[in-house]
Amino acid sequence: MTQQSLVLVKPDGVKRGLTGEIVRRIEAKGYTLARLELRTATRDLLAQHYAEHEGKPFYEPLVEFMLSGPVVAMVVEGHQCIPGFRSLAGATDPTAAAPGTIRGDLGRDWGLAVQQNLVHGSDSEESAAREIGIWFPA
Ligand code: DAT
Ligand code: MG
Repeated sequence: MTQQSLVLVKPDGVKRGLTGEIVRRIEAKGYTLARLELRTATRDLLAQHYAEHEGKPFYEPLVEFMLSGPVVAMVVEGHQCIPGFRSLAGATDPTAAAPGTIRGDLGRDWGLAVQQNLVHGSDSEESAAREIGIWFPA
Protein backbone atom coordinates (compact mmCIF):
# COMPACT_ATOMS: atom_id res chain seq x y z
CA MET A 1 0.00 0.00 0.00
CA THR A 2 1.42 3.36 -1.05
CA GLN A 3 1.83 5.76 1.85
CA GLN A 4 3.20 9.24 2.40
CA SER A 5 5.41 10.09 5.39
CA LEU A 6 6.56 13.46 6.67
CA VAL A 7 10.33 13.28 6.98
CA LEU A 8 12.58 16.01 8.37
CA VAL A 9 16.34 16.32 8.18
CA LYS A 10 16.85 18.05 11.52
CA PRO A 11 19.25 21.00 12.00
CA ASP A 12 22.14 18.68 12.97
CA GLY A 13 21.83 16.86 9.64
CA VAL A 14 21.68 20.06 7.60
CA LYS A 15 24.63 21.61 9.49
CA ARG A 16 26.74 18.47 9.17
CA GLY A 17 26.12 18.30 5.42
CA LEU A 18 24.24 15.01 5.66
CA THR A 19 21.11 15.99 3.71
CA GLY A 20 22.41 14.33 0.55
CA GLU A 21 23.38 11.13 2.38
CA ILE A 22 19.95 10.92 4.02
CA VAL A 23 18.09 11.59 0.74
CA ARG A 24 20.36 9.02 -0.94
CA ARG A 25 19.28 6.34 1.53
CA ILE A 26 15.59 7.22 1.05
CA GLU A 27 15.89 7.05 -2.75
CA ALA A 28 18.08 3.94 -2.68
CA LYS A 29 15.28 2.19 -0.77
CA GLY A 30 12.95 3.00 -3.68
CA TYR A 31 10.93 5.78 -2.11
CA THR A 32 10.23 8.97 -4.02
CA LEU A 33 10.06 12.59 -2.97
CA ALA A 34 6.67 14.24 -3.40
CA ARG A 35 7.80 17.48 -1.71
CA LEU A 36 11.18 18.77 -0.52
CA GLU A 37 11.92 22.19 0.92
CA LEU A 38 14.54 23.89 3.08
CA ARG A 39 12.58 25.49 5.90
CA THR A 40 13.13 27.39 9.12
CA ALA A 41 10.78 26.11 11.80
CA THR A 42 8.94 28.41 14.17
CA ARG A 43 7.93 27.86 17.79
CA ASP A 44 4.30 27.74 16.72
CA LEU A 45 4.90 25.13 14.02
CA LEU A 46 6.97 22.98 16.41
CA ALA A 47 4.33 23.23 19.14
CA GLN A 48 1.91 21.64 16.66
CA HIS A 49 4.42 19.13 15.32
CA TYR A 50 5.55 17.96 18.79
CA ALA A 51 2.21 18.43 20.61
CA GLU A 52 2.37 14.83 21.92
CA HIS A 53 5.63 15.62 23.78
CA GLU A 54 4.58 18.88 25.47
CA GLY A 55 5.43 18.77 29.17
CA LYS A 56 8.09 16.05 28.86
CA PRO A 57 11.56 16.86 30.24
CA PHE A 58 13.16 16.87 26.78
CA TYR A 59 10.46 19.08 25.19
CA GLU A 60 12.09 22.51 25.64
CA PRO A 61 15.60 21.36 24.60
CA LEU A 62 14.00 19.59 21.64
CA VAL A 63 12.23 22.76 20.48
CA GLU A 64 15.41 24.85 20.95
CA PHE A 65 17.38 22.29 18.96
CA MET A 66 14.80 22.29 16.15
CA LEU A 67 15.04 26.12 16.03
CA SER A 68 18.86 26.09 15.91
CA GLY A 69 19.03 26.06 12.11
CA PRO A 70 17.11 25.21 8.97
CA VAL A 71 15.56 21.81 8.41
CA VAL A 72 14.79 19.97 5.19
CA ALA A 73 11.11 19.00 5.15
CA MET A 74 10.02 16.24 2.78
CA VAL A 75 7.00 14.23 1.87
CA VAL A 76 8.33 10.75 1.13
CA GLU A 77 6.16 8.37 -0.85
CA GLY A 78 6.26 4.62 -1.36
CA HIS A 79 4.97 1.19 -0.43
CA GLN A 80 4.66 1.07 3.38
CA CYS A 81 7.05 4.00 3.64
CA ILE A 82 5.81 5.07 7.10
CA PRO A 83 7.17 1.99 8.91
CA GLY A 84 9.80 1.62 6.18
CA PHE A 85 11.37 5.01 6.84
CA ARG A 86 11.26 4.38 10.61
CA SER A 87 13.31 1.23 9.92
CA LEU A 88 15.80 3.19 7.82
CA ALA A 89 16.04 5.82 10.58
CA GLY A 90 16.62 3.36 13.42
CA ALA A 91 15.89 3.71 17.13
CA THR A 92 15.34 7.17 18.62
CA ASP A 93 18.48 6.94 20.78
CA PRO A 94 21.54 7.07 18.50
CA THR A 95 23.55 4.93 20.93
CA ALA A 96 20.94 2.17 20.77
CA ALA A 97 20.19 2.53 17.05
CA ALA A 98 21.47 -0.39 14.98
CA PRO A 99 24.42 0.04 12.62
CA GLY A 100 23.13 0.33 9.07
CA THR A 101 20.46 2.83 10.13
CA ILE A 102 20.70 6.60 9.69
CA ARG A 103 20.74 7.21 13.45
CA GLY A 104 22.94 4.21 14.20
CA ASP A 105 25.55 5.15 11.62
CA LEU A 106 25.46 8.93 11.92
CA GLY A 107 23.46 10.17 14.95
CA ARG A 108 24.96 11.64 18.14
CA ASP A 109 23.73 11.86 21.71
CA TRP A 110 26.74 12.28 23.96
CA GLY A 111 27.04 15.46 26.03
CA LEU A 112 23.93 16.97 24.43
CA ALA A 113 20.72 18.32 25.98
CA VAL A 114 18.67 16.34 23.50
CA GLN A 115 19.28 13.44 21.14
CA GLN A 116 20.61 14.82 17.86
CA ASN A 117 19.28 11.95 15.84
CA LEU A 118 19.24 13.65 12.44
CA VAL A 119 15.78 12.77 11.20
CA HIS A 120 12.09 12.74 11.99
CA GLY A 121 9.67 10.33 10.37
CA SER A 122 5.93 10.02 10.94
CA ASP A 123 5.03 7.06 13.17
CA SER A 124 1.52 6.22 11.84
CA GLU A 125 -0.85 7.08 9.01
CA GLU A 126 -2.72 9.40 11.36
CA SER A 127 0.49 11.24 12.36
CA ALA A 128 1.61 11.43 8.74
CA ALA A 129 -1.64 13.10 7.63
CA ARG A 130 -1.48 15.50 10.57
CA GLU A 131 2.22 16.35 10.09
CA ILE A 132 1.99 16.79 6.30
CA GLY A 133 -0.86 19.23 6.95
CA ILE A 134 1.33 21.17 9.40
CA TRP A 135 4.45 21.40 7.21
CA PHE A 136 2.78 21.57 3.79
CA PRO A 137 -0.66 23.11 4.24
CA ALA A 138 -2.81 22.86 1.12
P1 DAT B 1 11.15 9.61 17.32
O1 DAT B 1 11.84 10.82 16.76
O2 DAT B 1 11.99 8.37 17.18
O3 DAT B 1 9.74 9.43 16.81
P2 DAT B 1 9.96 10.58 19.77
O4 DAT B 1 8.81 11.02 18.94
O5 DAT B 1 9.69 9.73 20.97
O6 DAT B 1 11.06 9.84 18.89
O7 DAT B 1 10.74 11.88 20.32
C1 DAT B 1 10.90 13.02 19.52
C2 DAT B 1 12.32 13.51 19.64
O8 DAT B 1 12.59 13.93 20.97
C3 DAT B 1 13.38 12.44 19.38
O9 DAT B 1 13.66 12.30 18.01
C4 DAT B 1 14.56 12.95 20.16
C5 DAT B 1 13.93 13.58 21.36
N1 DAT B 1 13.84 12.65 22.49
C6 DAT B 1 12.90 11.69 22.68
N2 DAT B 1 13.09 11.02 23.83
C7 DAT B 1 14.18 11.59 24.40
C8 DAT B 1 14.91 11.37 25.61
N3 DAT B 1 14.53 10.44 26.48
N4 DAT B 1 16.00 12.14 25.84
C9 DAT B 1 16.39 13.10 24.99
N5 DAT B 1 15.76 13.37 23.82
C10 DAT B 1 14.68 12.64 23.53
MG1 MG C 1 8.09 10.65 17.05
